[in-house]
Amino acid sequence: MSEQINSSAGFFNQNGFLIRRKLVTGLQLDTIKQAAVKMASTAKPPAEYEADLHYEGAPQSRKHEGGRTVRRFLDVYDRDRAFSEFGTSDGVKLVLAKLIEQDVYLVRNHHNSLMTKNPKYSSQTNWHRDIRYWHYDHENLISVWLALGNETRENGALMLIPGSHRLEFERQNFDDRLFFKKNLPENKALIESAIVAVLAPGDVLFFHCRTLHAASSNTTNVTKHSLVFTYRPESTNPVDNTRSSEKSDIKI
Ligand SMILES: O=C(O)CCC(=O)C(=O)O
Repeated sequence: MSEQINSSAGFFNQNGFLIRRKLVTGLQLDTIKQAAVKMASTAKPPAEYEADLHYEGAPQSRKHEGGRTVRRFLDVYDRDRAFSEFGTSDGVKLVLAKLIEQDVYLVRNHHNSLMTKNPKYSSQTNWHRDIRYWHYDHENLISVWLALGNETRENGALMLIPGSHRLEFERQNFDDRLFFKKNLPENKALIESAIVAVLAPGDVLFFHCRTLHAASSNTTNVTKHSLVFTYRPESTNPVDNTRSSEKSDIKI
């Protein structure tokens, strides 16, 4: 795997992701980091626990050792201004304007989270497309992943398969939980082409909701924090009476 960096819409359309280095800096980055540390230390719900998902390496249940390890804090847009200000910031808007050439909405029903990858009890996230559990009339949403610390292969940085958002697969390429099967020969070849999104604090990864991605657990001794929001074009709408339509979206 090799790291690829490019910031053009052409690169995004071709590869299904792009990285903007140091999009967030200085006081804004410090304020977001402080808000993240505060949220992690008070550990208030709503949150998703590692134990709830039963991914590889996760504590067996909330009652087992490490069972109270938070995988992500949810609904963060409404929980701290530092987070909502990033989600609607000019830096994010300018990049999204190039990728989505119409009005853009921040989606509150998906991601909208502070990811916390704990060194001891974090799990491995297998290959998947985020759109698998979302309900929209078009599959063209984009997620924005802000690194608050260094993200490396060792602490579970995202890995992505370039160009996979453009590919069509059969149902049999995925398992029951809609993870891309690791051991199927045709899948393996694609997985070998994956890159690691190595990020420094303030770097932002933009990725398409159909891009196959995965992450390993954190093998360092420092928790990794990332702030993640998802956006949709105005002409892409959630299907009524689904999780994707529960909360109203925010025009940015
Ligand atoms: O950080 C991880 O383990 C992966 C997160 C991810 O892929 C997701 O939330 O969709």
